[in-house]
Amino acid sequence: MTGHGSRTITDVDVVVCSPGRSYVTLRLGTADGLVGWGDATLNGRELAVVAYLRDHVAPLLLGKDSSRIGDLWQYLYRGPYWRRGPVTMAAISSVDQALWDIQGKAAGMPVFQLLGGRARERLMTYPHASGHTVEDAIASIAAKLEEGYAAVRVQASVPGLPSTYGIHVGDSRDHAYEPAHTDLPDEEAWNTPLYLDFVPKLMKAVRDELGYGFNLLHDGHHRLTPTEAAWLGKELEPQRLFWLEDVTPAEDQSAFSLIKAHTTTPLAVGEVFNSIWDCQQLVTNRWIDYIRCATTHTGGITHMKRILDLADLYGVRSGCHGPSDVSPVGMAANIHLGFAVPNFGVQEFMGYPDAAAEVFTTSYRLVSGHLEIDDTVPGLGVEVDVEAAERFPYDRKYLPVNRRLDGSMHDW
Ligand code: GCO
Ligand code: MG
Repeated sequence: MTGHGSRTITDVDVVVCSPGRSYVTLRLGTADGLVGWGDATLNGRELAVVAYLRDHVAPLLLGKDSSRIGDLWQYLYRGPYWRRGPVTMAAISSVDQALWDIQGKAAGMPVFQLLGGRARERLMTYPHASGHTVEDAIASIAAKLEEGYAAVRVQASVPGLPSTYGIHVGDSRDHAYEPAHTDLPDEEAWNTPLYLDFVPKLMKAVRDELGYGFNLLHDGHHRLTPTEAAWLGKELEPQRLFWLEDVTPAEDQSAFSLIKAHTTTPLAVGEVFNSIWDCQQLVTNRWIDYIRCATTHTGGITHMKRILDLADLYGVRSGCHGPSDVSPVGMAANIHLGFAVPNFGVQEFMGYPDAAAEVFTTSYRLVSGHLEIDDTVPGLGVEVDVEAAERFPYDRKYLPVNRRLDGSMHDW
């Protein structure tokens, strides 16, 4: 539908910057001067989405009515013949977020008001705690609890492996820590028996030392078979985890039927999903407890709302992916949904490099391990300083790859 009114989209820009981490941000402008921002960051493959947006989406948006959010979503999803996939869906996500941002600004309301209004006062978040030893990991959790967090994810170096993904170096508040992001991919080594031997000991030590008065999470990064995952889930039952994340790659959704049949440890998955179809069997068969999709990678607020509504029918709660490679714009989109939906579970909040605050300012803030939001700021509440972004030119980085000890590739 072509728009002729004040809400017509008149300009489309893509801002690419790397203030410590890389971000792709879509900017839509309307005839009446409103500006909407959307996050299109796809960690390690950023420029593929930039090309998709600049070459194939921008020409379609110019002249359209920005208030027709649902119809534009359908136009971009059904229109091009090729559906889904992370590049397409990150691009659609950014358009959708920017349109909700504009809709909120036009209405003079924060987006969560348009989604049904505030359902809670603050959002429980979880940060990452880690250590090279069990003692360091426990100290790292204790420091997070001291800051007020009610939930903490813990990872620790697996003894016998030269390195383990997700372990901070130096101060864990220094978000440059992920040594994992390098000019060419680091090669990490993986060994399942060592991991399976270690994780139950780690979790038991954590509970023995710190007790059961907080929510404890762990991320498996898709590295186990369904049978191994079922064993680990059973083994961890006495430690009463809040969730065990990404135990096995989830292209094969039915693999979770086996895991769920064997353990009462709650299961979370979905950070690499990009549509409701990736979640359908997992949710409707009650094979998972938390759905981890991020608004940035799963079609924006419009599509995430549908996923979370479906999930709610089956008692599945949200746990949106929130690493520092989802930009503050995408994080805001997760947060507005989190304030409005009935089935909010937890919001991951890994934090951002200091330099990112020079580019993005937000209306949400972290207070004692929980997220609060300013009711008075319309739209998504994130402003992007384009001149500041220019000070941080794009810097290509890769995540590590993962090989078994015999040299063959393993899952991420
Ligand atoms: C998480 C994730 C991250 C990812 C990262 C990759 O649970 O936050 O697993 O640690 O590794 O987002 O892009
Ligand atoms: Mg994860």
